Amino acid sequence: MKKIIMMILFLTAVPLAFAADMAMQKCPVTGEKLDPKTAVNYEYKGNTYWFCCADCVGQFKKDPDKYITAMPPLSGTVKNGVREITVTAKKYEFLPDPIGVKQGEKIRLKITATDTAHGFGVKEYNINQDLPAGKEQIVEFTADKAGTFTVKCTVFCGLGHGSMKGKLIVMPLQEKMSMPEHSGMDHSH
Ligand SMILES: [Cu+2]
Repeated sequence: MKKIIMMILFLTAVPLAFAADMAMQKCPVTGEKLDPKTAVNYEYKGNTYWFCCADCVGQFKKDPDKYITAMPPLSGTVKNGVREITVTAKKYEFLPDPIGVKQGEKIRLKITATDTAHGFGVKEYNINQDLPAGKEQIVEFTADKAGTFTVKCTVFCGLGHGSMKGKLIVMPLQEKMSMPEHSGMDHSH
């Protein structure tokens, strides 16, 4: 029995890349700070959500949108000061949905249309990227405007084109001063 528990703990161990983001996140259900040793994760619409326990995952599944709105996820992983997010476009959705980032972050989206040609448009960020089928496109920007923005398909792709939408959520910088290193912004010259 102990062995099984140990194995479960091992399997759900937090990948290092997520640790930095997690330290700033709270369980979307209880609002508690996450303990990397006991946190569990759940994949939903291309995002990984972290919870303090399995019971909270069950709660989340009952009404994901409620919890996502209250506490948006952070998508992808931060590498060398850039949040890199792999995005998929297909009839008729974008994944992950929402694309969650923090205000001020440098963002690199690696977007692939997996079925037919689509487009990736976010008006407020002047992004309008054509996505030929099967070819990864890179979109880079700094998430300087906080808010919830609509991601729209900008290339006619079929009957559901008009409703092919997703969300980009840029979380405002917290007022608290406990933000860890801004190592991505190098003003040392
Ligand atoms: Cu479309």
